[in-house]
Amino acid sequence: MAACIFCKIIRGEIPSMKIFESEKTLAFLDISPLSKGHSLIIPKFHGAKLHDIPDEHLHEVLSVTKKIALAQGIQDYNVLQNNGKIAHQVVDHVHFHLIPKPNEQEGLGIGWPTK
Ligand code: DGP
Repeated sequence: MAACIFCKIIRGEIPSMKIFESEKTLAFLDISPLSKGHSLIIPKFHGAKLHDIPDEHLHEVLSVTKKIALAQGIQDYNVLQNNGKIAHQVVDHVHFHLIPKPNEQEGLGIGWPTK
């Protein structure tokens, strides 16, 4: 979709810190992270809400989310997916937040939830 920010990221028209890419899925670091390593995992298929996305794309997004969590070696994390303005969705292209929850010794946490 021409005007969609995440479609622009997919097409490389807006820079991003990519951490995974396949034919159907892209993952990159969130521009305003809630904790160190906060990433966004998105289907390349454009759709605003969860129910707009075909299952095969959603399945891969979840599978990639799991793989990134494993690769980051994080034990505690939130996976968050907002649908609609009232539910705090800002970007109208389905995305899953993967938000690591660092332990207190590491001191990296910046609070939850803020939005
Ligand atoms: P949500 O409220 O669930 O729609 O979250 C949208 C997230 O997208 C928010 O955490 C910030 C992030 N974001 C918005 N624009 C950009 C961008 O241009 N680049 C990156 N990397 N992240 C973005």
